[in-house]
Formats: sequence, structure tokens, C-alpha cells
Amino acid sequence: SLTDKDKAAVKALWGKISKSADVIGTDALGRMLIVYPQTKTYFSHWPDLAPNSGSVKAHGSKVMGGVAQAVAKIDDLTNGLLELSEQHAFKLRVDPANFKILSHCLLVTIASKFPNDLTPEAHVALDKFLSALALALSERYR
Ligand code: ZNH
Repeated sequence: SLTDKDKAAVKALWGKISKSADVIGTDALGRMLIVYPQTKTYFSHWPDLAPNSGSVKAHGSKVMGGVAQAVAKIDDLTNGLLELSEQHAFKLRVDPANFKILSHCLLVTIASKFPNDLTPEAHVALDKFLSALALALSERYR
């Protein structure tokens, strides 16, 4: 689980990249839909699933709102994300395996857009944080 050092590293990294949250969300979501096309099934009600479409941009910033919430609740991710987990489990019915896929896409996007900020130490902390985030989102599926 996340050590105090990991939490500090995640917060420091987030401080550097959060002003670009919308761009990160759009890029990561666009990548997910192309690299893992099975994820498109959840968004079949959108008029356009192309990486730069309005739907992908709008949803990219929404998802990053959830990530921002997770950074704010980093000391208790399970409770902090309970409502979002509930939504994904019962209303949206997203297979939780997909949380790991989006986490991976977020890591790749951040690595490619912020190579200097994603030091090996920041990389380790971000990877652990994204795993904890995916686990917290899976909480209500049990
Ligand atoms: Zn999700 C939605 C977050 C992942 C699918 N999301 C959503 C929202 C949010 C989120 C915030 C909004 C809500 C409201 O509105 O209320 N997600 C999130 C996060 C994550 C996620 C943070 C991780 C990181 N999701 C995900 C995945 C998927 C999804 C992976 C699949 C694949 N979501 C979804 C859907 C929705 C959502 C489908 C709805 C949208 C519409 O409808 O448009």
C-alpha cells in the first residue's frame, strides 16, 4: 500500500501536472479506446468515439475530476471513492478489469507528456496510487 513517501510523491507530481488534467484525461481515454477497443462498448451511446471528439474530451475531464478526488482522499481511497464505485458497479456496470486498463493508459500518457516530472520515484508512487485507485473503484463490486 501507499507509504507516506508515496503519498507525498503523488501529491508533488499532481501539483505539477494537474493544470493539464483535461489534456491528460482526453489523451488517456482516447488511447484506451484505440489500444483496447473492447472498452468502446461502454460508450456506444456517444455520437463520436474518435480521440479528439467532443465526447472523449468531455468525458476525459470528468474522469480526471475523479482522479483529483482520489488525490484529495489519498489517505482513505476506499471511502473517498465509494459513491463513484457504487455508480460504476450498479449503474454503469463497468467490468472492474477496465480500471486497470485506464490506469495503465494514464501512466503512459503522463510519462509521454511529462517525461521530466515522472522520475523513477514518481513513477513508482504513481503506479501504486493508480492501482489503489482501481482497487477502491472495485470496492462496491464485492
Ligand atoms: Zn468512469 C462516468 C470516473 C474508469 C466508464 N467515470 C464517470 C464519471 C466519473 C468517472 C467521475 C462521471 C460520473 C457522473 O457523471 O456522475 N471512471 C472514473 C475514474 C476512472 C474511471 C476516476 C478510473 C481511473 N469508467 C472507467 C472505465 C470505464 C468507465 C475504465 C470503461 C471502460 N464512466 C464510464 C462510463 C460513464 C462513466 C460509461 C458514463 C459516461 C456517459 O454516460 O457518457
